[in-house]
Amino acid sequence: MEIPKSHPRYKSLMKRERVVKGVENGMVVLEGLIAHGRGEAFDYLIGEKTTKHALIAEKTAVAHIITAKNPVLSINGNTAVLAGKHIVEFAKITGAKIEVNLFYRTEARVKKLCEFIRSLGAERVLGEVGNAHIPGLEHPRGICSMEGIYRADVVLLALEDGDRTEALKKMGKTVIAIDLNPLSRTARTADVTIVDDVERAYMNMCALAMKMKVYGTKHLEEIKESFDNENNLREILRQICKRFE
Ligand code: PTJ
Repeated sequence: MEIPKSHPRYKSLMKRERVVKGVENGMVVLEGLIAHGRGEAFDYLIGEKTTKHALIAEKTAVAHIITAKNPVLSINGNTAVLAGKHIVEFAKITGAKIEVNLFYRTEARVKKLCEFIRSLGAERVLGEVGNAHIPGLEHPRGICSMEGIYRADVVLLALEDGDRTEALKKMGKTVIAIDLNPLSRTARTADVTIVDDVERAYMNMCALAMKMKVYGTKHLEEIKESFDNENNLREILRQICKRFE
């Protein structure tokens, strides 16, 4: 069905269409529809736009990625179809690696998603060769690339469950999470939580990275140090409560 541009919820409905198409072509799992619905509900509560505190987290995330030695952007089915184009652009600006890591892992899906991300212009996408394992994660999601997530110092992930976030933290990595649910275990465990839609977050981070890549190390370190994730999440919850009033 054609959705008219004049529809008040056009953007949100188009996003839905992309996830549905992702299911149809095998990139997104059926469970991804449920995850998306949950995200939509939280997005509604924050006003379907980037909030001031999400932008602060996005700026902090960019500072971490730019100053990292081996930053990796971890992507799954939903993330790829919603933000693939911007992820490729962000990787080009910052030099971060891209790795496909799936909760509902099948080799066929990993391959399909790697091909999709390459078709968007990425020179290299890791994940097809699972030659390392995240300690303590029994799930197939623990399979990762030695060169990518396993050796990364900073990992940016989106639409996650809390287990991998915790396991990556235990490995001593800095974890940045994009999650519209400020109460999720992922949101509470990550070092930097971006409570924003994954597409908007990556679009904002591309613009920020273009500006920030010329910043000096001292300035970038100051941005990182001045950020308090717990406080930022509290402010976001306060904003949501205000909307109820
Ligand atoms: O592609 P796979 O196999 O790796 O599977 C991916 C899904 C998303 C199915 C899997 O990771 C999953 O089941 O995720 P959860 O546990 O449902 O968590 C998804 C989280 O992402 C929830 O907290 C949602 O609120 C949040 N979320 C959903 N849509 C968005 C979002 N966050 C940011 N942007 C969104 N568009």
